[in-house]
Amino acid sequence: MYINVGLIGYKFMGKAHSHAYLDMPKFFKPKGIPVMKVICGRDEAGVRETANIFGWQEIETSWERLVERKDIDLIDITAPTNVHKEIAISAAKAGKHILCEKPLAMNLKEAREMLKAVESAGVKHMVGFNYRRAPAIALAKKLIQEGAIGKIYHFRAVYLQDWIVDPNFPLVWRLQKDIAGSGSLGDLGAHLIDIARFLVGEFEEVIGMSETFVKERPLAVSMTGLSAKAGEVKEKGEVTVDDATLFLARFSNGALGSFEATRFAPGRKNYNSFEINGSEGSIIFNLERMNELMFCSRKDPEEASGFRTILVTEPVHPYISVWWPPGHIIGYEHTFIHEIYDLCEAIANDTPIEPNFYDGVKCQEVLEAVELSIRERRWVKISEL
Ligand code: SOE
Repeated sequence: MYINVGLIGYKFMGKAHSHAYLDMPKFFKPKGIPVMKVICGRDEAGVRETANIFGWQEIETSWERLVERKDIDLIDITAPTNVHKEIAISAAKAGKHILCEKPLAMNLKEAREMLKAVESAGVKHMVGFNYRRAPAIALAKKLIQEGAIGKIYHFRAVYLQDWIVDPNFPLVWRLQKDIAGSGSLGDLGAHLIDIARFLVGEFEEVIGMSETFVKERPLAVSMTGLSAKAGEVKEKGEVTVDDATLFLARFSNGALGSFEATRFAPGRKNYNSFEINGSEGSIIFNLERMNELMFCSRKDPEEASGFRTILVTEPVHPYISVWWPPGHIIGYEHTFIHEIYDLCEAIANDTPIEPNFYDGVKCQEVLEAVELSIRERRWVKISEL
């Protein structure tokens, strides 16, 4: 079955998704074969450039036109957060399946509206929490499900970056609340929350703290990926999001969690790392060494006990059998390839897919609870929202 894709956004995430559509069918043997039909963005020259590099058949400069096209089956939203809701609801009404980048929405209210729209349209929906599809994290899930670390006591997670530590780094959209929704919390913390829900379970209550260390920045003139240029005139604008957010959590199953998301950790580039401690053992993951999973089992003989490092590149490891011989490691871009493979299979086989908009809403509940706890300086129960 062919799945005609309309991708909205052509920059960092637009390229990551384009690359995934291009590569996926070359390695996996999917029942759902994505066709790179249309890529869409406001800047015609920019869209055309990405279209030419990755081989998209056509371009559009209006997402409204794109979602109405009869020849599109799947709308993929990689545009900034402030447009997710409008596009997703229109796409659902037009009967399209939807993949939407994270965080799902600007706030919980929007996220719930989006979930309602996709559920009443009966389309497939997925949120781009790509790290679930890092083989080491998928292996961690399997080990936990098999009871390898027993009852979980602790989830200890950090997501550390340093790309805005320079106070002269310009005021890009990720630093503006009306476009991004929030800062390090929604951009980085959202990944940790999703991983925690995936591996540990639902959140019960949270309490957080956050800070905006640099309150004004030069206005940006251009941005690609996570680098940007300030204008010649050193006009400044206000940073309206959090630079760093930390929070504590209690899970419904009794486990305790600690979370730290910051863009102010010099030397840490994309340090998405967690440790889970359970009654029978522990697991450690660090995205900067994403082909490895550290595992310690209390069942090991005492004299040989301790952490072992599993190189997650054997054919038995999740997603790996289609890739290279053991030890020939894979990278960040493969998480998107795996995500798109699973989504296309779910569409072709008409089977459920996760993380979906329900997971997006559950994540958004935690984001909102953390923000409320910061504003009111108290523990907030998820059931309050
Ligand atoms: C920027 O902070 C960013 O690209 C996030 O937006 C992604 O979701 C994360 O995976 C890596 O960092």
